[in-house]
Amino acid sequence: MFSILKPLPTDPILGLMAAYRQDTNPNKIDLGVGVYKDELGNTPVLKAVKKAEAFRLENETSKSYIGLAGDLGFCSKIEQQLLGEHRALLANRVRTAQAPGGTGALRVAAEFIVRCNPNATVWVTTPTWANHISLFEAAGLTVKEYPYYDYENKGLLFDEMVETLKQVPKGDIVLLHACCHNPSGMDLNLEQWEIVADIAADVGFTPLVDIAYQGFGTGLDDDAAGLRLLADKVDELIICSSCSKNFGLYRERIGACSIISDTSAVADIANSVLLSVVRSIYSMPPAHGAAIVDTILGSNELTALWHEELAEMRDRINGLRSLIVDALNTETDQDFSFIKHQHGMFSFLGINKEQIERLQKEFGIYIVGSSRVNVAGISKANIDYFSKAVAEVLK
Ligand code: PLP
Ligand code: TYF
Repeated sequence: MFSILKPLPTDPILGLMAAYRQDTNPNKIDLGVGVYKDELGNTPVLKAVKKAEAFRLENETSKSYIGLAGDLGFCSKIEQQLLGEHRALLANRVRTAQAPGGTGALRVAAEFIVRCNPNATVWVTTPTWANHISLFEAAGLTVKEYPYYDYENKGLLFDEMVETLKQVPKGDIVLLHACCHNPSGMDLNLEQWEIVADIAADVGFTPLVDIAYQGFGTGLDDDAAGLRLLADKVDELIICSSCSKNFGLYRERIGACSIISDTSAVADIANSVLLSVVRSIYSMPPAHGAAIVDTILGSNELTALWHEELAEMRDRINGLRSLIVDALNTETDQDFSFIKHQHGMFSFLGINKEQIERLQKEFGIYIVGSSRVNVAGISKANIDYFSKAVAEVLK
C-alpha cells in the first residue's frame, strides 16, 4: 500500500535550516527560519521560563490528563494578554482552547471553520506564511489571496487590499496578521485597521487574526491594538496565538485558539464545537508549555522578568533594523531604509533568485527564496560580512 506513495518536497524554510547546519563555511550566517537569536547567535531559554520550570518541577502533583481546552489558567491569561480589558471578555463572549503551537491553533481554527461553513474561502495576504495556505487547504477549505505587500515600493497595497476585501462574500474568512507580518514585516497602522474593521462589519466576513509575534513589534499591548480594534467593531472573531516566539517556547508547542462570539450563549455552543474539533484531532494538548506560561503570568515577579526579556529581544531586533539599513545603504547604491519601517523578525531584501543563490553558495548566507531575511540572525560580528556580500551580489 505504501508503495504507491510519491516523495514530497520538504518545507523550504525547514530545508534551509538543514542545509545551513551542513555548511562548513566558518563565516556562514543563518537568516532563514524565524527563530530569535541573541548577539552570539544563540536561542537561549528565557530566565523567566527556567524559573517557572524549576517551580513546576517542585510543585507538579500529577501527570493525569488535562481537559480538552487544556490549562484553564493559561487560557484565561492568554485571553487577557490578547484582549486586555476588552468588553468581549467582560461580557463572557470569549472561549479559548490551548493548542499545540500557533500552527496547532490554526489547524483547530480551520476545522472549526469547516464546521461553521464547509464552503468558506479563507482569504490570505499576498504573500503570506506558506503554511497558512497548505494548512487551510488540508482542512478542505479554499484559499484565495488579497493584495498586501507592495514589492515595488516596499510598502502596502492598501487601496487594492480594501477593494478586494469589499468584495469578499459574507461567510468567508479573512486572515490578518496582527503584527510583524510574516514574511514582509509590513504592518497595518491603526487607521488602516479601523478601515479594515469597518469593511468586516459592513461586508460580514469573519476575521481570523494570527498573532504569532505579540511583543516583538512595538510592545505587548501595541501589537494587539489592531486586533482589539477589530473586536470593537465585529461580533465574531477567531484568534490564533502562539507563545513560540515571545516566550521562546518553540519546541514546547504552545499556542491557543480563541473564539469571540456575538453572545455568551453562542460562545458556549461555539466552545462545544471547538472542543469537539480538538477531541477529533489530538484529544488533549500537552501540559508543559501552558504550565510555564501560566506560572509566569500568574506571578508579578516572573511577569516583570519576562517583560524585561521580551523588551530586550524586541529592542535588539529594532536596533538591528537600523544597523542593517546603515550598513546596506553604505555598501550598496540602493536605499534599504524601508527595513526600518517594518516590524518583527522579517523583511524582504528585494533581491532576485540568482542573487539569493549566490549569497548561499559563495558566502554561506542563508535567506529564504522569497528574499526574506530573519533580522535577528544579524549581529555586530557579521553585519560587515553580510552587507559586503549583499553589495557583491548586487553589483
Ligand atoms: N503564524 C505565523 C505567521 C508564523 O510565522 C508562525 C511561525 O512561526 C506561526 C503562526 C506558528 O508558530 P508555532 O506553531 O511555532 O507556534
Ligand atoms: O516562517 C518562519 O520561519 C517561522 C517558523 O514549517 C516556521 O514561522 C517555518 C516553517 C515551518 C514552521 C515554522
